[in-house]
Amino acid sequence: MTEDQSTEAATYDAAAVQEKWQPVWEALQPFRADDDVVRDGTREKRYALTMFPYPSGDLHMGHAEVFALHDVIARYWWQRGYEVLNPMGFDSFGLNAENAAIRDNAHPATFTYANIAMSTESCRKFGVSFDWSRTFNTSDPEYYRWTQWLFLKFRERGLAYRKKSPVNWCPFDQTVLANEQVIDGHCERCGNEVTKRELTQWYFKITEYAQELLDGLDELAPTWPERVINSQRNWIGRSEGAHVSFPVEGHEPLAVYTTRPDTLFGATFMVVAADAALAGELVSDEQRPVYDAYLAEVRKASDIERLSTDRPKTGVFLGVHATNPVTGASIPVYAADYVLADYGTGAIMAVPGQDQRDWDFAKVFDLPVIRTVQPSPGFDGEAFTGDGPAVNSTNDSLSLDGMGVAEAKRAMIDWLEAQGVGKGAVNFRLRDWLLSRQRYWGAPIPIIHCPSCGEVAVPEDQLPVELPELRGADLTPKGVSPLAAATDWVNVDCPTCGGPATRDSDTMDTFVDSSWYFLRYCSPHDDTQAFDPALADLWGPCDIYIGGVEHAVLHLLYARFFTKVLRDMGLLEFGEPFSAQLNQGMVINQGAKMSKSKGNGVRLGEQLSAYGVDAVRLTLVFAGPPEDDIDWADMSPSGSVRFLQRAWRLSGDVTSEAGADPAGGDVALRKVTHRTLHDAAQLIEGHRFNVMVARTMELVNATRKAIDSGCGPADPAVREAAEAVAILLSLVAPYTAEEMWERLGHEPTVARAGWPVVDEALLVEDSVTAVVQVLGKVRARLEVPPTISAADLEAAALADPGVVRAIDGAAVRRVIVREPHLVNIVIEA
Ligand code: ANZ
Ligand code: ZN
Repeated sequence: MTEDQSTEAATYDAAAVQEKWQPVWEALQPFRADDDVVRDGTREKRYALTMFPYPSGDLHMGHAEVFALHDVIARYWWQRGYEVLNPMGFDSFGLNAENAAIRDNAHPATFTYANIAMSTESCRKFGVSFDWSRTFNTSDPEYYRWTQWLFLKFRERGLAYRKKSPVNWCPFDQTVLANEQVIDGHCERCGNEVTKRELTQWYFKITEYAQELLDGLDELAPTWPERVINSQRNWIGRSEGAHVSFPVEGHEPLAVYTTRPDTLFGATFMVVAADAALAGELVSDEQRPVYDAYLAEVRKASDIERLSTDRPKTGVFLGVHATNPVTGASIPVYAADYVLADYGTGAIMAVPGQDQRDWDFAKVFDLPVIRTVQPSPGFDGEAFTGDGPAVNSTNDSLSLDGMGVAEAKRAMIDWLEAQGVGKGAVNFRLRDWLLSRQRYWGAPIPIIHCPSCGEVAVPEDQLPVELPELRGADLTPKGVSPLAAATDWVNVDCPTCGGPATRDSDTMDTFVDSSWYFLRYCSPHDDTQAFDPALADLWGPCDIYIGGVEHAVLHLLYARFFTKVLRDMGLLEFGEPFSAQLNQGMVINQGAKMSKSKGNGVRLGEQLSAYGVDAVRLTLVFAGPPEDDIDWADMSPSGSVRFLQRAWRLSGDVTSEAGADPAGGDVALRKVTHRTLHDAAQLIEGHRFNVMVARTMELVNATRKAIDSGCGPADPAVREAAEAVAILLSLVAPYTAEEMWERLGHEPTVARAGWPVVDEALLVEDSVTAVVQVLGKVRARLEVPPTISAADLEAAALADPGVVRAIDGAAVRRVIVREPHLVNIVIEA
């Protein structure tokens, strides 16, 4: 084995090396982002952001993975000469911390800040190039003061408002949830089934930005993961159709939103959401008791259940009729739960011939079906949702018959508009963001309710509205915020009239905190404003954002919304916060997600003690493409340890002086070094970090071979190669790299050594000789690159003057190419 022939078969102690360099780095602060050098143009900026964690415990393998991957990019940018902003903080408010604290019988603040201290220490040990001078926690009053300020600014713009409506309610957490936090009818946090409650809550008017949030995705599509783009598109859910109004005797006309105005001739009944106020207004006196009983049932079901197509249809007749505006027919109006109160107008025209849910309802209630699209031949289903010629769609002034769906839609919209009974319309599935929570551990909503003045904003100079400590209070969820019971805190004088008033006792959803933290990092200690607009524009938008795909909709959509509002407030010049994004896979164990109950958890701390920080980091980066899951059971951290030792040994074997000119050195090794550096840069930019590591391993092997059986350890090309290894490893295994750098005779830190200049001349590959034959006779010899393609070699052969002469205008029948060595041309004899 080559390793045994090494002049120095020693190994190093990872723990000792970590101990040695941590204080040196603390003193050097190599990763402090300097505003000035960016402002004065000395360096170009890069903003590398990783999703800040919830401090619900110490760091785990998942954090280790995302930090290791993230750090490759951040450290690479530093080496390439950029000034890099790479901050870290904690998303420290919220249900996670609060529920954990309740379980542990601790105050959320005690629990949270202890975890923050522990996680910060782990991050430092893990050697991530974070700029700790910029850290903050969203539960710090210095931070949430500005979260509250932003809330008030949004409110001033009409983008934060309060309304009463049926909301998602988690019976376990005893709090409301945003639509985004309900996954398949269950609470995103605790997994319990979500129900509905009629409550007055605070909302952000994100719907006002629906179109813009959708349009922005086109710009992001090339640099964001496809699945994130798709989830956001679906969530925003834009559709095109029409609003149609149906006259109802004794009432206002009933308006519906439909994506299929072409099917209006087949609308044989109407359905109003049972829980919409409208249903209660329309219902006749005779039908009211039946309706009330039905409504009580509906309130228990979740949206998901209500919309599912395979659920038996239920509903009640409301005792009124509407008039179909194209047919003049009198059609019955029902209330049912498959129509949602807060979508479109909360009422639909039902077309059983073309819509399966309407079909199912029609069958249960024995209602007529009129097909308005001719089903394809052989169709034997029920509702036909495909394209086809319109049928049964003619009245005195309009005929759609024979038209395809798209054409018929346009014709119908034109007719509706001409008659004044409808209008083309766009609709979004996106709802306003419900932001108030009935829980303790969050930023209090800075509003005071006064019996005479109504809702009053807390004056800006009184921010933050600090959370009262409530030591010893029972914080278990009860449906009302624990703050409501804190009378000393709740009862205040109205800022407007001075009369007795009460504070709003709800707190804000944690997603409000995380919607702007990336801006705060640009001026984290500014106590005069949320962020300094000039500095936010200097560093923003983030050039890369790394984090879990579980945030594909919620956090990323909210942060985009905030950015757009802040831009419209004149506080930002950009409208998209994250220019590029990378979602890492999960670290699993033995084929399954790690969990306590399965007993397959892997403790980060134990792995770090057993193998050292660098080997764990290297293993995580080398495991595969960053988007893929990593099964820790299949990994070999001890293999990583061996590789790092091999790399480190190179640095002890080099015998040339530091600064030795590699120009006259061994060309073969120099070519490997320069090719590796050149390719590594491209691989990192393409997020193929694992391949970059593989190439570094090859460079280590080539260097070892040169030392043991090639040019020998004194050749300056060996030093050049070993230094390149140290710089490449500085992105992945910073301790080993620093140790190598020192043994190679340099001052710390290798992290800021700079990317070596790649010599283009050394990238030129050696050429090989290709023989060109015409009818079996050698007519030319070409010097070509070994990697030449068949097409290029054929073209070069046919262009050679000797070959042209030999062909002499004859027809070429066949060209056989065996790149890079041979071309055989067969011509008409
Ligand atoms: C008549 C029709 C005929 C419809 C047909 C569809 C097919 P998207 O694409 O999701 O926007 N709809 C409207 N409001 C609704 C509500 N509050 N609850 C449940 N369903 C509602 O869907 C729009 C379509 O969903 C609308 O077009 C309406 O049914 C239904 F062959 O109108 B359609
Ligand atoms: Zn007042």
